Amino acid sequence: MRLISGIQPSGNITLGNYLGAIKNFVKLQDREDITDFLVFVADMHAITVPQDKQALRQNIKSLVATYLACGLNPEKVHIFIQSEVPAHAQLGWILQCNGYIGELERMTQFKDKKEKQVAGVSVGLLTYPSLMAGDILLYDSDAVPVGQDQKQHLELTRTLAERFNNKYGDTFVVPEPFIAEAGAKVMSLTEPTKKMSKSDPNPKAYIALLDDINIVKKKIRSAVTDSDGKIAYDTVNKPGISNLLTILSCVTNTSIKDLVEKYKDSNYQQFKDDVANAVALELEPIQKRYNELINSPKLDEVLNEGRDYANYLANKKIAKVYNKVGLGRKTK
Ligand code: AQP
Repeated sequence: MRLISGIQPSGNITLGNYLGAIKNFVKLQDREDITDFLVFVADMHAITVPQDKQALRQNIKSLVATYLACGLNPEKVHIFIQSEVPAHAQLGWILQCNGYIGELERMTQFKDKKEKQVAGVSVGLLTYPSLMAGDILLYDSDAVPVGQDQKQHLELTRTLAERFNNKYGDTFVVPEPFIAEAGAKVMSLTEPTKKMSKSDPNPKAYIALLDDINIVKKKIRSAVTDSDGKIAYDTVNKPGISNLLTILSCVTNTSIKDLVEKYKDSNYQQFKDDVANAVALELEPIQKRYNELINSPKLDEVLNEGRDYANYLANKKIAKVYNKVGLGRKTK
């Protein structure tokens, strides 16, 4: 089974990205039924909203070091930068020509992000899911490990693959989403009905994996909760406490049910202290490894291997797609 997934270098990688995606990748890389695993830095997706050039370059490099620091093993996973494999853009365009504006306009993420754009909404923000479909279909991926927020885009990928296969003959594997139950959706610390996002303008809303440990603890201790005083899992009436339970459950590998039982007589302050300490324990070794890696030649070594492998697979596929569509001259 082949898997692919990516993260945008659109800011500081958050605890949401880690628990919803990266931690899951690290577990999956050891599964025997996974024969091929590709993880990329989605830099072309990042420019669907304005990015500062220097910050983007830094975020790309930082994301690669983060992948490795969190435990991705380059012996088991091919890590590459999306823009270094031109076939992503090529297939993304072909899929745009086979998608409908209406189906793209219905995407929740587009609707949310469009509201936040003060300097105009780019066409890329609308067509982002076609590029994402290209990222996946290019590699005949059987499954895509993502957080809950990406499920809708994955469904569109399946629609586009099926539409293309019906029109041009069997070409793409129709992929399955692969959503880890725990950590599938980590919410904002300041508005717990909204998901935690790295592009949130309020840094108190998210925990960045590289935040100073004292700041991490402080953010958790001041997370918005409620005045009911009871530790219970109820995402509708107690979204703040439920979010902290999710986080604690993921970092301690303990079920929410067991945590609710453990904290039934605790107050919010004791509970928050424990969440803060548990998250700190998880992040400290990651930060240590990150600092060792960020300026090491290892990053380029890993990226060169990943780029070459991804181009090898992607170029074979795009040639096949061009032939099916009738683009250019026929190749063998
Ligand atoms: N809050 C979250 N909880 C669980 N999983 C999450 N993911 C993102 N936020 C959460 C998962 O992280 C992966 C990478 O996401 P992305 O960077 O490609 O795009 P995104 O989903 O739009 O992530 P952000 O942090 O919200 O970025 P911005 O602010 O730039 O839009 C995906 O697997 C996603 O599910």
